Amino acid sequence: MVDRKVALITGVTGQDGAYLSDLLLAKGYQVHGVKRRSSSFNTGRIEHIYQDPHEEDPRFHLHYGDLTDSTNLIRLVQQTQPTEIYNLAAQSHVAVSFETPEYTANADAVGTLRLLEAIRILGMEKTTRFYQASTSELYGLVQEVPQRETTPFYPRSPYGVAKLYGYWIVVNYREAYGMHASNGILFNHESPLRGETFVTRKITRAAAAIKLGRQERLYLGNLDARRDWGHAREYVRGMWLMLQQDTPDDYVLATGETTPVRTFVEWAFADVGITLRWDGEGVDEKGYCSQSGDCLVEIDPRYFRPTEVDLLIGDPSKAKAQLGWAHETPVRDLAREMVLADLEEMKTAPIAKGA
Ligand code: NDP
Ligand code: GDR
Repeated sequence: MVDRKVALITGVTGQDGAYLSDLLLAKGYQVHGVKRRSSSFNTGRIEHIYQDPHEEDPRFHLHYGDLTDSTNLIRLVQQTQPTEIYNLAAQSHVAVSFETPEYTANADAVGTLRLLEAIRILGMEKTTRFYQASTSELYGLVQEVPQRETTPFYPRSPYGVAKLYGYWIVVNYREAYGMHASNGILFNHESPLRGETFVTRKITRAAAAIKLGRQERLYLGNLDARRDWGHAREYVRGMWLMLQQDTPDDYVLATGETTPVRTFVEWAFADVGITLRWDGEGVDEKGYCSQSGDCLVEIDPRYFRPTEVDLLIGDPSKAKAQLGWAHETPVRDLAREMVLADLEEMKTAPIAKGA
């Protein structure tokens, strides 16, 4: 490895960007984050590490940028001369990708190509390592369980298809130009920093808000989907480990356990002291009520996806053997951590409408 430790992180304002910045700063890196222009503040997750550029020798730097803007990306790579690039930026919401398929392809698929091309145009193929945020959504329609690096892909959304291009262009640039470029095929990872419209956080926020009397009901879609949920803080360490290897490769990061969405709902409400009773089993799907008869969770078909990914369960044995990586937090503890954080936040925060 070279001595300089300079990271460029796209998607720095997202869940993983925030945890990865924490990790790399603790390891002594100079961290350059790319944030999008927004009409309101979008840096809430990285406020604790923000450094005023007027400070002496800041190690955390923010730059405006966008994965849909090639010239911007070339200039940022040239200016910052990163030894490692982590491409975490994406339109990352699967359901939204059905509404904005073209934009999703532009940012998630072509955006990945733009960054790789920036490295190539600047002649940095041998000096800059590249991490691509690939995803278990590549597996989509179940071909094999548990899913591992050799499992065939069958994406089920415009997001999954865009990420499929991202995955293969990384493999191609690695083989064609000898770049140190790796795909992390990460299964779902969550945390108190998780975006509010992903299902775990939507559930934990609603459980907290309902407990505090600030929301009446939670509307959800498919409760039977199963996901392999781990803790985001542990997964960003796996990203870093991939770039510390002598040779680039592709790795699954997962827990190896799968949980139905409905179980996560029951856990979250139990953690705020509400026992839910399923109402309508075998008749028509209605939802969950409390012991006192208040209907708190209702199925709303608007949250069903045109094509769904029913079952994800990953096999992380390659990452364990080659990177020494393993998840630590059990999903039950993860759910509780998220609920408790939301209860705390909900006491003071205004409730944002819309999910
Ligand atoms: P988030 O949605 O929390 O963060 C996405 C980030 O990308 C945000 O910083 C967002 O900016 C930024 N972004 C979106 N579009 C663009 C664009 N066109 N140009 C520049 N930046 C953009 O995602 P996560 O942190 O959860 O995930 C990180 C990456 O990992 C994503 O690529 C995601 O697809 C992938 N992934 C995530 C998994 C998970 O379970 N979390 C699992 C597998 C893969 P803004 O804050 O302004 O919206
Ligand atoms: P996912 O995460 O699609 O797996 O993508 P999400 O939390 O959005 O959905 C998980 C499952 O829950 C079901 N579901 C709902 N989902 C949402 N968002 N809202 C609801 O109301 C709801 N009701 C039920 C979904 O149908 C689905 O089956 C996440 C993202 O982080 C991707 O970027 C990443 O690549 C994958 O994880 C791995």
